[in-house]
Amino acid sequence: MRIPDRNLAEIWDRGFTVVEGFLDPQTLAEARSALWENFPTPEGYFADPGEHEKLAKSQFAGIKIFPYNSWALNRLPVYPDLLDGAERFLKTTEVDCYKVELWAKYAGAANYDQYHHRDYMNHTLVVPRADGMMPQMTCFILLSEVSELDGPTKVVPVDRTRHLPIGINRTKMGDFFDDEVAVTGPAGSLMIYKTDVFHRGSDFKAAGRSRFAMLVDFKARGWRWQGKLAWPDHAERKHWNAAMIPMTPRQRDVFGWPPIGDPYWNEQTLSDVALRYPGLDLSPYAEAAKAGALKPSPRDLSPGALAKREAGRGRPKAKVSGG
Ligand SMILES: O=C(O)CCC(=O)C(=O)O
Ligand SMILES: [Fe+2]
Repeated sequence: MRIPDRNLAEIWDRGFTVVEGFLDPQTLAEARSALWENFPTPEGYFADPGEHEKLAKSQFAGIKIFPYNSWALNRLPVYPDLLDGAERFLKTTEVDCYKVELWAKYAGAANYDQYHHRDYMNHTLVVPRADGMMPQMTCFILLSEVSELDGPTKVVPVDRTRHLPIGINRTKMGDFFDDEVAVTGPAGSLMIYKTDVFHRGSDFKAAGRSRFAMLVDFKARGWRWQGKLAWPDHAERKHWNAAMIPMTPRQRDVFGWPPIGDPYWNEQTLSDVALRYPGLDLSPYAEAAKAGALKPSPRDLSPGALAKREAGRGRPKAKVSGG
């Protein structure tokens, strides 16, 4: 579902928004069945929690980083309506997906209660701007229904905390409990929030409950102080190629691939990338390279940039001949 404008506006007004029915039913159903190839089903887990000790090591033990063993999960961070929302919120098509996590929680495995915090501490080297410039868009896609009993994220609307400087990143446990809003909703809902918003994970309120979510974070390309994961560091992991192959060039772009028409693509890179990614259709990149289409780098959109880059290409030769 296309994220309505009013939800994007609400992120600015309140610091967060919840879009129910965001994932279409088929995408949601397929993602949910793929979950059970990565985590025990609730029935399986609660039949014998001791069998799954790993998940009890800490409240973060149920986190798995992209990529996954199934397209049904790998396609979620690049779900077209999510990318559309990121472009509209960040006000640019030059968008980076800088973190994807799948997080399973099971009642009793750990205490999932957190104090209120602002997420920017490990999403930027500095702090968010109070004027809203250069925002980051952080998201939870709920893959199971989340009620008050299911450890919902609890968010404090920004008007309650405006008096706290943004440099303060956490509060005492219990502060703002009266102001917090539980992010509840059916499976397939999307929560979007900003990195300056106080929120916290909360513990289950009943036995036998579980919560599954995919966390996907975006930023505008070019603010190098923002980010979290470096995808090349994950590109040797199992399933990476399988995740990239079915994506469109646009979807790969948000993971940092050179886009169609980028000067990166030439005969050599096309042939060697084909060796690295057998089965990946490079023809859109090849056709543009053949047509000589050049796209300016997002970092340099000035009118003279292309001419300069072309001149730069000749430089090594010139140097050799110049001694
Ligand atoms: O899982 C949640 O509901 C929130 C977790 C959270 O805010 C965090 O770990 O930073
Ligand atoms: Fe957080």
